[in-house]
Amino acid sequence: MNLSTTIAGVTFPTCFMNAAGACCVTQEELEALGESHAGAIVTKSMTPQPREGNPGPRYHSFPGGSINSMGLPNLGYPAYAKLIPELRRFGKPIVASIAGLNPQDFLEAAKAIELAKPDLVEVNLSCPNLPGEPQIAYDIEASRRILLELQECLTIPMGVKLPPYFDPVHHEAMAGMLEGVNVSFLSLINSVGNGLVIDPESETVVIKPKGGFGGIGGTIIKPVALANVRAFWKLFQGRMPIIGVGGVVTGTDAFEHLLCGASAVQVGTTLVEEGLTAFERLEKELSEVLTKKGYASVDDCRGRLKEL
Ligand code: RRO
Repeated sequence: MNLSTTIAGVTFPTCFMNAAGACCVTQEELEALGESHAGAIVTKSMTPQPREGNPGPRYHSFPGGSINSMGLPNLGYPAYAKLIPELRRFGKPIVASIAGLNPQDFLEAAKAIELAKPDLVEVNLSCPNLPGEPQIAYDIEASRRILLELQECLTIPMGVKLPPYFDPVHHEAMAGMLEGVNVSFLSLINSVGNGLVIDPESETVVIKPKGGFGGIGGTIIKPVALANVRAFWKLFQGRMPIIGVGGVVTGTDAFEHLLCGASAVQVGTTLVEEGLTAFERLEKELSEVLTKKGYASVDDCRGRLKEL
């Protein structure tokens, strides 16, 4: 089965890759992704300075998903800029995720990472876990300003990682803004921000930062992820490549993202819980689903969701 896919002119050997944040902070983790069946190596979102992140416990899984408030732990962009050329030896696309606490951080990271020549840059406008910092992509004008500045200093295709939106008015507002900037793909969605998971037995929250509030991932966010993939696919009439993220546990989950219009999928909670062998399993399961359904490739089924 042909599971390869092309996004912004970059061909991925398979449509599965890690979600930024999942198993991709350290050199060892990035190399392990290189050696795995992942179709790409996506870095942790990087900032100018190395960051320890929030105090722990800061990740917790539960039946149906996970909650995290990692707080952007990363090695800092100089370390990733040095690592990226070394990761080339794995022969798969490299996606550099950039983030920041202010617009200047994004620009600085973009300029430095451009020189390391990743294949794509994913601009994370949706981290929900920085105490006191709003998710940028819930502010259309702030997002526009950052993307307009970034497009001036990047020659590598740039995509945007968005948070979930829950109303068509917000999908339309974001899509309308994106029409006016040079964005080559969308990654949809980041974790559902500021959820709360509690332990009724001990009567406590399960993670420490922000009083227990954190980003929700995994199976329980799949309907929200699919809705966002579908909404943006339709708003761009299938012309904007989308990487679907959220609730990919099985090959069928990936198939659902493809039907909604995704060209590839990222795996977060499942990767953290199951480890790197998840990629091989997902490949096998998606191949079986596509074969059973009579599709010849990822391209063949993309966006083909039927409406009633
Ligand atoms: O590091 C995090 O806490 C984090 C980030 Br940057 C993000 O974009 N999404 C998420 O769920 N956690």
